[in-house]
Amino acid sequence: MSRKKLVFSGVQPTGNLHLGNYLGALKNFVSLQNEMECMYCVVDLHALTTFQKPDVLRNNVLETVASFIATGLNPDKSIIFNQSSVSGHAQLAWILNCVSRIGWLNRMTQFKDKAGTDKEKASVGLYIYPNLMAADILLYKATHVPVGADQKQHLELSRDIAQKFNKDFNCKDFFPLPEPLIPKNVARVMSLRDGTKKMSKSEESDYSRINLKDSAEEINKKIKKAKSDSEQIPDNLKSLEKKPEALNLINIYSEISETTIEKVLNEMSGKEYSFLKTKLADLLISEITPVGKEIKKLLVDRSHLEEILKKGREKANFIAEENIKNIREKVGLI
Ligand code: AQP
Repeated sequence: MSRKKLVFSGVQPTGNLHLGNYLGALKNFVSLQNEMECMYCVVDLHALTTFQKPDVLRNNVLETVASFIATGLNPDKSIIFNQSSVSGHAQLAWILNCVSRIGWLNRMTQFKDKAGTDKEKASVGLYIYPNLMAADILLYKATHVPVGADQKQHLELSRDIAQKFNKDFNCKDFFPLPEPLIPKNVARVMSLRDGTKKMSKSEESDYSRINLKDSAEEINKKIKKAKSDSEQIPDNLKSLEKKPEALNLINIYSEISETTIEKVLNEMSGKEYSFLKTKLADLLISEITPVGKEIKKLLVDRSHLEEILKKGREKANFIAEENIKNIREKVGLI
């Protein structure tokens, strides 16, 4: 069955967005808005799965909207809104909680990572988070979901839930099976301090990430201090297999400079990593600092950001209400 393409993706308002969010998700969001109808959501209900101070959360919601706009999203082209303002997300999440299986959730690696060793103390919300993510996507019958590689497993779960719903309620093709759109080279931008961990907002050390609001000096310092390798840059990718920090820097450079990895290795082989770091810091400064400045500028006018969310909510709610009506009918709610 052919259906209209619709992009949906979300970002948690849990603080400073970083280079991983930018390369793994936001850049993709911007290019897609010129190709398909797009909905980008500040997923504030997801943020609640770990404790957030209310004032900080309120600020972070607006800062996430500012980051969307500063990276190039256009609210006249894309629907930009916050998840909790459309009640259909929570309503469909409950219905999908009853479709999804405990065994499926038990396999989610992100829960294991985030809950840590004391799972008994993690919130129930953190455990069922992937069901809410399925609801976010299926509420709009979205067909394409741009995400970083860390979200691939959750997206596969969304497909399983959609399939089971369609089968349980005998409505073939009612929910589309959403396709992940994952960038190739930078599917997972890694920490600058430990190349086996993804770059993340919640990592304690600020030196592990480049924040979109970092100054030129901060970017310079962080790249200089980033772990690399004491040997010279090799001429082939295979030699980087056991050097995750060096590979991460080369991947980031390749993406930011829009040059293939082969070409980067060709040009830089035999040189010290300090050579790569200087060039990388320059490129990051010219791409990231204007975004950071724009975020700060946009945050001065909070009512403008609130207005963007209000308009987005109206559009999103219009689609959600129609779909929720049909979903309720399918499951027998009156
Ligand atoms: N390191 C990363 N590399 C590539 N993509 C990434 N994304 C996040 N980190 C990387 C992608 O950014 C989008 C928004 O992510 P999110 O903020 O909603 O949640 P997250 O994945 O949990 O991000 P963090 O930084 O790791 O937050 P915390 O520390 O709060 O858990 C998603 O598409 C994600 O794939």
